[in-house]
Amino acid sequence: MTRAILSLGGNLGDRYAHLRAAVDRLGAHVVLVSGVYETPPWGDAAQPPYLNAVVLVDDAGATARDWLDRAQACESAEGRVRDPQRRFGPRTLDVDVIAVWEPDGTPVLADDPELTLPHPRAHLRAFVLRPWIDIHPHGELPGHGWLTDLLNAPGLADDIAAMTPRPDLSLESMR
Ligand code: A4P
Ligand code: MG
Repeated sequence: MTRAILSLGGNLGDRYAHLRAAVDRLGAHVVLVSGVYETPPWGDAAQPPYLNAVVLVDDAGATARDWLDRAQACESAEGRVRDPQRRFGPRTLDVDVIAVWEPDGTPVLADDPELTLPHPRAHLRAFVLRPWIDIHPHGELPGHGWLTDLLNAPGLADDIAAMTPRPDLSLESMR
């Protein structure tokens, strides 16, 4: 069995519907869902605000690669179109594999460009760390330390302040 934290984000179309569809598609593998947050775009400011959330998933038979395949299947199902000219550009749904753990709690580490684990930018992103701490107050990002410490880093303060919790857009009721 592996467990994984997947991040969900989108800023095109019916953003809430795309997040709900991802949780629905992941189905019984979803163990915990964070709150939903409205977040300013990161990395490319000329685009609409995002909705972001994270989920904890587990599956007795899944490899780390299976989580990437499932993440990409969720994106495809929501009509995700990749613009190679625009790295951090707008999208209906982005599902990233943030971290994966073996059944004994050992983190899976990988430097393959197809699947880098943990996700190479997760430690810099309030829109990943803030939802994640909702479901794992004592969580740790492998190789980077406690979520509480990462969220207290000076560089993230402005990003956290700019996030808006959206309790009106809960994903919890779907499970
Ligand atoms: N890849 C390697 N490792 C991973 C991993 N751990 N998880 C590869 C997912 N994919 C991984 O991804 C590009 C390649 O990364 C894939 O071939 C995959 O095999 P992609 O999904 O095609 O492209 P992308 O999503 O544009 O790239 P990336 O790097 O995931 O983008 P980011 O870094 O996630 O940026 N602002 C806010 N507020 N909220 C957001 O959610 N998202 C982005 C996307 C930009 N700004 C944002 C948000
Ligand atoms: Mg992605």
